[in-house]
Amino acid sequence: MQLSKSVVEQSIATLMPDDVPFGIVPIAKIVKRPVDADEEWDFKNNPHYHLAGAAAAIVILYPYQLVRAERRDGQGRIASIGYHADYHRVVEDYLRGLADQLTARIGSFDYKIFVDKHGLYDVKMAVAAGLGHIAKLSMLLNGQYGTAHNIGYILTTLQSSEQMHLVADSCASCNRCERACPNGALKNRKVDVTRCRAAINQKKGVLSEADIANMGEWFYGCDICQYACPHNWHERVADGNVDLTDIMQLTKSTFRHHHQKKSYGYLGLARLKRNAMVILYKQGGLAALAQYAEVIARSPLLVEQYQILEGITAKL
Ligand code: B12
Ligand code: SF4
Ligand code: SF4
Repeated sequence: MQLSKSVVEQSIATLMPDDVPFGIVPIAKIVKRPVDADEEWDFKNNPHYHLAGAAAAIVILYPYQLVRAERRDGQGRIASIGYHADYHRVVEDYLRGLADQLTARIGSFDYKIFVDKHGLYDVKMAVAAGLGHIAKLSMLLNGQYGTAHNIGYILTTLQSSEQMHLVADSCASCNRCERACPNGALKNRKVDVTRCRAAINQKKGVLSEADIANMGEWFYGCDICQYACPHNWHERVADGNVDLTDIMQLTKSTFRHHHQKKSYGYLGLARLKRNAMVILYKQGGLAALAQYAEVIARSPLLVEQYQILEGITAKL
């Protein structure tokens, strides 16, 4: 069965929102499997590994609004993707609706939905779909939406004769994002994950002394390089801060009700408290943690993290 642009356009027109940019990738054009490719290569690069008979992908960009997250005492900053409803669920639901609409028009077909999954590189799929180019801040930059969008796709067995149209680079001599990154984590369009705040505040286990120094006051993710990009200079209205006392006092049930369904919910209660505790410490030293002694004592992760904070304090 053939997949055409017009049938995807008609299907998207029936959904909300109805102006989501999309592109079609003919899989045969993007997979050049090296003779010595191993399973890991296939997992990360080969759509056939994820769906037998994969022939095309419909890639979408799902825009979101960048929110304002500021440095404030007693608060942590949350990246825009953590402020909005969890994009994994939102984009996946959207793509499921799109697949249903396509099925209604062309009959049933095999498919698999991808949103920020381990495996194939979303940015690479979006580049191949002609939706933008990989920018100096290491994300996909789209002419209309800048970098503030999530990427999702339907990998399908439908055939496509669409041509690939790659988008030319638009960063040119600009390097605002590289200069804005407080930790110098951006180089050659890649992120140094040992320095990136968004990587540090999602790490498992305890944060080291270097992590703590590098993490700033970002509770989840980091949007600084996105703020700096002129393609993203739209108005930012909402307040993307979180109260750290609220986080330290969270019970399992309030976590489940208010936080688990956010995109940072996967971090779990202990890691969220770890982040809150480290930011409170950065703002007010060990004294800022005195009132949370009981909370800390209940969690092995927090006890271990507290010992690291004591070690740092002893060296001051
Ligand atoms: C691991 C990961 C991270 C890590 C590492 C990021 C990185 N750039 O390597 C950390 C935790 C730091 C991170 C942070 C963020 N992430 Co992230 N992350 C991912 C994830 C799960 C895998 C990326 C990966 O494997 N990187 C490791 C290696 C392979 O990276 P790399 O060598 O630099 O390769 C990158 C590019 O060079 C390109 N690439 C690789 N090979 C090739 C080949 C060709 C031909 C081309 C054209 C491109 C290309 O794709 C790679 C992925 O970005 C993807 C989802 C996915 N499955 O792709 C989301 C994803 C890249 N993240 C996303 C987002 C939104 C973010 C944050 C903005 C969240 C936040 N506010 O904190 C920040 C942005 C930080 C930044 N400046 O990039 C979005 C980006 C959307 C967009 N507009 O591009 C993605 C696509 C998730 C999604 N589906 O929406 N992320
Ligand atoms: S997300 Fe923050 S720390 Fe990471 S590269 Fe961008 S500005 Fe630097
Ligand atoms: S800030 Fe400049 S260099 Fe960085 S991604 Fe945006 S346009 Fe490219």
